[in-house]
Amino acid sequence: MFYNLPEQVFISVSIILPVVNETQLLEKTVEIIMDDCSEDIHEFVIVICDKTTPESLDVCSQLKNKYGERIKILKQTLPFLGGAMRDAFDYVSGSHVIMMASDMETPPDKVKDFISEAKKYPNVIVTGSRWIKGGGFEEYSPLKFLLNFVFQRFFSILYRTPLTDMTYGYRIFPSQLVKSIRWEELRHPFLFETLVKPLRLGVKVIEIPTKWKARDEGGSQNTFMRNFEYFRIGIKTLFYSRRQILK
Ligand SMILES: Nc1nc2c(ncn2[C@@H]2O[C@H](COP(=O)(O)OP(=O)(O)O)[C@@H](O)[C@H]2O)c(=O)[nH]1
Ligand SMILES: [Mg+2]
Repeated sequence: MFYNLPEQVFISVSIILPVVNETQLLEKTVEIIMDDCSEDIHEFVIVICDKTTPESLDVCSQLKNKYGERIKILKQTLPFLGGAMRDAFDYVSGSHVIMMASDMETPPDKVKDFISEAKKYPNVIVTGSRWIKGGGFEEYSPLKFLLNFVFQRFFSILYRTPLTDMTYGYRIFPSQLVKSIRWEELRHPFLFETLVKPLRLGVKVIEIPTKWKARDEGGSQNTFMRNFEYFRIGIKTLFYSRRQILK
């Protein structure tokens, strides 16, 4: 199956930051990215919801005061993490878009590396991998570590791909690609959906090593049992035609 994504050019990037309870972590994320690569940033799309705490909302306003127009605050209409990302995908206007978290578990000092790869290869997806040399997990639960490994192997065989990390929600896409796909998931499995659907379309994916380190403030919105829901979209997408994947 092959999808003809028109030839892309890197112009600037939109950065999606979903926020529930992050304060200093969110602030640090934006500061590090602005210090490293301000000239390539088209906008930050900070996605908030009803659960977003008043403290986090204060930080959003402070960031807007400090950086101005490039900070956009988007109130999500679809629920959960996947819903936040999907609303942001519709909204962004940079040539490329980075999906990440605002809790520093997607280390913001890597943004510059994603951008430099996207400049070299504007038609592909560049994704973070915790499983290749230079990547890794710090303070990750040992049970999740084992299940994660088995899950990655299982789907790399099913999708006949050498990719080592298909569930880490840290990647850069050509914006036109994410806007042309029909998305389904609303919760965390959305992160996996954003890799398997492009793969099924024949889009090329490159990995760069990235270290995951547990946040030291706030807590996760995901529960352990929900990790098993990732199988559904992985299996379903395997049987989709190009027409079923695209809008
Ligand atoms: N706007 C919004 N952000 C969310 C939602 N769920 C999670 N996030 C944010 O998405 C990022 C990743 O979520 P997290 O709960 O840390 O998941 P985990 O790291 O996979 O356990 C964090 O920055 C969260 O604040 C949601 O429903 N809406
Ligand atoms: Mg997290």
